[in-house]
Amino acid sequence: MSDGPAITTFDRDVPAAAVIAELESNGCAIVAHRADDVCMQDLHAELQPYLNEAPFGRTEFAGRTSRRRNGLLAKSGACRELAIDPLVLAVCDGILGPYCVNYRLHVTLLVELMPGEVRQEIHRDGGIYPVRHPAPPMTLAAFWAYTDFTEANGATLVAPGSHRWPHEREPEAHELVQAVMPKGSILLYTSSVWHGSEANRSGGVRTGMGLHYNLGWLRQEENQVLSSPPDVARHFPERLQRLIGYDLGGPYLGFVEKGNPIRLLSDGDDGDFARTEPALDAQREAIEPILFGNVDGPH
Ligand SMILES: O=C(O)CCC(=O)C(=O)O
Repeated sequence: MSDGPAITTFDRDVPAAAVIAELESNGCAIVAHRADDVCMQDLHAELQPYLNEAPFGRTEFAGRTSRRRNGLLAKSGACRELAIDPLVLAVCDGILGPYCVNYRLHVTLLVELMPGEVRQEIHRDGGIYPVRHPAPPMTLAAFWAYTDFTEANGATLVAPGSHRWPHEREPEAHELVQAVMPKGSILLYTSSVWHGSEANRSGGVRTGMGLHYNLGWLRQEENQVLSSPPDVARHFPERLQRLIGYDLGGPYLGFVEKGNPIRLLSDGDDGDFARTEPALDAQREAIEPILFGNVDGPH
């Protein structure tokens, strides 16, 4: 048996604690067959028409023969259900929960790789924030296999364990492993983990759906409340409304004049003008202050 880097695959009913432990030690994990066939059929029926009319990418990073869509919550009820998948949220509780009062839905994206697409630049999702790695988890990616992910069709490349690597260390070829998994599975990884899509050398398409989460005191990658404005978000489950930003992110974080933004989604609510709540204050107090790596500044 090889003792090289590997991604552990769990089955759909794995306890969240096992996935959390794996993410802490290896930075990544797969949960196989998490979404059932009916859910995946609904997802395809709702989202594929949007993907079909998307333009090809215009940058090396987005892929010249890849198509992408964002703003998925407003487009698909099945996607809304997967965004609040109880196992994924329990994993967020364990991975992001220690570092924030509330985590947020960070970005929703479909990435469809056409035959012939080349390997994407290998990157760390945490690179969008000016923070030295290794850093505490700032994001948790839940990358759902919208189609099967195979070695040939471009299954995501991941460097297991790279969440602990120094800032400057980049993966060598033998440190990258493909996330081969059947449709409906989830690849989970944290913000310091090096990854990227592999080339699509097959004759078919490979599509992944990212529903990623971030610490509630960081800016979300996708502007969720403009993507799902009040008239749209009003019809979402309350957990999802709060997760995308219709909630305080902690004491004083993200209020509207009349108080908690969740009030914007109820009719005739005059608001309490509160900027925090005792429970949020207590949660905030319980968080161990986070040390950013570069305490002496950049020079
Ligand atoms: O498509 C993939 O396998 C990964 C995509 C990705 O990491 C990205 O676009 O940021």
